[in-house]
Formats: sequence, structure tokens, C-alpha cells
Amino acid sequence: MLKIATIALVSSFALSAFAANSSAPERSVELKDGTTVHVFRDGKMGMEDKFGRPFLMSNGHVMEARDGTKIQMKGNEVWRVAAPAQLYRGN
Ligand SMILES: [Cu+2]
Repeated sequence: MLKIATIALVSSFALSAFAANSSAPERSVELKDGTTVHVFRDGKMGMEDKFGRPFLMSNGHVMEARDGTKIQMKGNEVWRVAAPAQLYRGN
């Protein structure tokens, strides 16, 4: 089994931030394969590929960040990635 250190942290944060505005990603993490995972304020995540396009990833999939950190996919918030991705690029 993979050891995943970050999940407990992300999960506890999600519970405390449930009521917050969740329209914008809380943070975005670049992954080793060039894609990006956006973590929203409620702890759920959406994926963006290296070309800035949202894509689907199944709940529970384990991703690896550039620094080697393992992140487990929580949710599949592809519709929430689309709007902020356009905002970042101004189109
Ligand atoms: Cu993912």
C-alpha cells in the first residue's frame, strides 16, 4: 500500500472550511506529470492538464506532486476548474 501523509491534513481542513466561499481554489499544486490539482476550500479537488484544460480523475486516485508528496484525489470537481482556469488566463 502507498503511504499517504497529506490526506489527514487535507481532510481535517475540509471539515472546518465547509461554510466558506468555495468558488476559487484554496491552493493549486503542480504534479510530476505536468498537470495541476486545484484544491478547493471544502477540500475537494479538480484537475487541470498541462494545456490548462480541466479533465476528469476518479475519486481516490493517488497523484504525485513535483516535490514527491502524495495527494489522494478527493471529489472530481471538473466543473469548478473551468471557470477559474479561464480567469487566470484572462479570456
Ligand atoms: Cu487528481
